[in-house]
Amino acid sequence: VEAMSTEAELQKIEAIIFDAYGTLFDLNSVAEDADKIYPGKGRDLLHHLRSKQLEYAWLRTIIGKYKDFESITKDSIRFALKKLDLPVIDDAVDRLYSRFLDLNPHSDVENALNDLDSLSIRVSILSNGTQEMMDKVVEHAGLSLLAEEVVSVEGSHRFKPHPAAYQHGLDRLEIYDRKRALYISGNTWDVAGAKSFGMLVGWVNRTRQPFFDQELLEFRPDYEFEDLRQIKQLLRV
Ligand code: LAC
Repeated sequence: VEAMSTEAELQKIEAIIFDAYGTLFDLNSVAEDADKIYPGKGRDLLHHLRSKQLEYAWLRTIIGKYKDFESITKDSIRFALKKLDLPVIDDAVDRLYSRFLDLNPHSDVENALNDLDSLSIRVSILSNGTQEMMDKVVEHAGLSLLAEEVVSVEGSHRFKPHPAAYQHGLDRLEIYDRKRALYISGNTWDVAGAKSFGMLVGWVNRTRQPFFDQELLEFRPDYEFEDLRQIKQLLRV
C-alpha cells in the first residue's frame, strides 16, 4: 500500500487507536479451547462464531436494536454449536465466552506498545467489546499500563463500522480532529469503516494477504504493516 499521507499529517497525530479482537488479541486460543471440548471442531467453531458475531452486531446496528457484545458473543457461540450439530451446553457456552476475556496478545503487541510508550503519543483501544470485556482482556494480557485509554463502543449503542461508533471513541478521547488519530486494525471491514469515517488508518496484515479487498479500494488504508512494531518507524519521521 502506498503511503498516501504526508509527514506533516503524521506529525499532527495525537493518539493511536487500536482495534482489539484480531488486532491486539489473538483469537486462536478460542479455537484451541473449543477443540478440547469438541475435538476436531475448534477451527470451524471459531470461524462460524466469528462471522456470526459480526453479522449480529451489524444487523442490530442497522435495525437499531442494540444488544451488548457479551450477549452477542454468547448468541454467536450457540449459533456455531447448532450449525455444527454439537450439543449446546450452557457450561460450554460460558467457557468459550470466557476465552474472550483471557486471550493472548499477538506476539508483536507488547514490544510495539512499549516502543510507542516512549513517544509522546497517546495509545488507546476502541472495541466493539463491552467495557467489562475490554478491561478484563487488557488486564489479563498485562497491557493496562501500555494502553492508556480503553474505550468500548457500548455508549453509542452502535457497533463499528458505523461512523457513530468511531465518533464515540473520538469523543471519549477528546480528539476533535479526525485526522489527528491514527487508527490501526487487522480487520479489513474495520479499516474500511475507519477510513471512510476520516481517520488516518493503518492495516496490520500479519498473514500477508496479497492485497486489500479490491472492491473496497476507495477505503484503502494509508499504511500497511506486517507487524505492529513498524508503527514506530513510521512515526519517527
Ligand atoms: C473489536 C472487534 C470486533 O472491535 O474487532 O475489537
